[in-house]
Amino acid sequence: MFDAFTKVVAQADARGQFIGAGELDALAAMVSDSNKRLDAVNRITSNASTIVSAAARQLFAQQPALIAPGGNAYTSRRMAACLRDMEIILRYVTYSIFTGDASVMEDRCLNGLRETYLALGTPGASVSAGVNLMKEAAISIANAKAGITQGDCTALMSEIGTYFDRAASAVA
Ligand code: PEB
Repeated sequence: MFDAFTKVVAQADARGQFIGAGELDALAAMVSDSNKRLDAVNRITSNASTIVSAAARQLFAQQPALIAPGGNAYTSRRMAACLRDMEIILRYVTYSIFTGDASVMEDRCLNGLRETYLALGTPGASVSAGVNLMKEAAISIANAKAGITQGDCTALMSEIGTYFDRAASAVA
């Protein structure tokens, strides 16, 4: 499990080199912008159930077969498992945003998840669509201009997007 700093160390060590100027600059920029990162994590974390339920509602509106008899989210047990899975994935995305690195999500959540869904008969493409809907909901909450110090969050929002994209493509 890496963060943005230990990832740079591991890569430099693999080459037997000191940490380069470009890497130092990138990490320095990350540190100087870290309030934005923590605010984004805080906003997504404190709105997690809103994000999950909004995404799930849209997913079931777009793919009603999931909640029809015989569907993969039919019965309250499967519905609960589905909402729980979306929450787990969102939680790992917030860890990735926090550390600036997707490895914790890769190792502890996405590794083997496609095979798990295959074995369960859960449609990975639908989970992937759900993750993409969470991405939209989470970014619109994290990037909202009201009630926060104004600044340019373009780079952070696109970084956040990459973590959702990674989760979505891992199960698609
Ligand atoms: C992954 N999901 C399910 C199971 C596991 C996971 C291991 C089987 C055990 C169980 O039912 O609890 N667990 C989950 C995860 C981690 C983990 C991400 C990461 C660390 O440990 N059904 C749908 C939607 C989708 C869905 C497409 C978006 O129709 C999910 C939600 N996951 C779903 C469902 C089940 C499940 C299990 C319905 C139950 C499947 C079944 O028992 O038939």
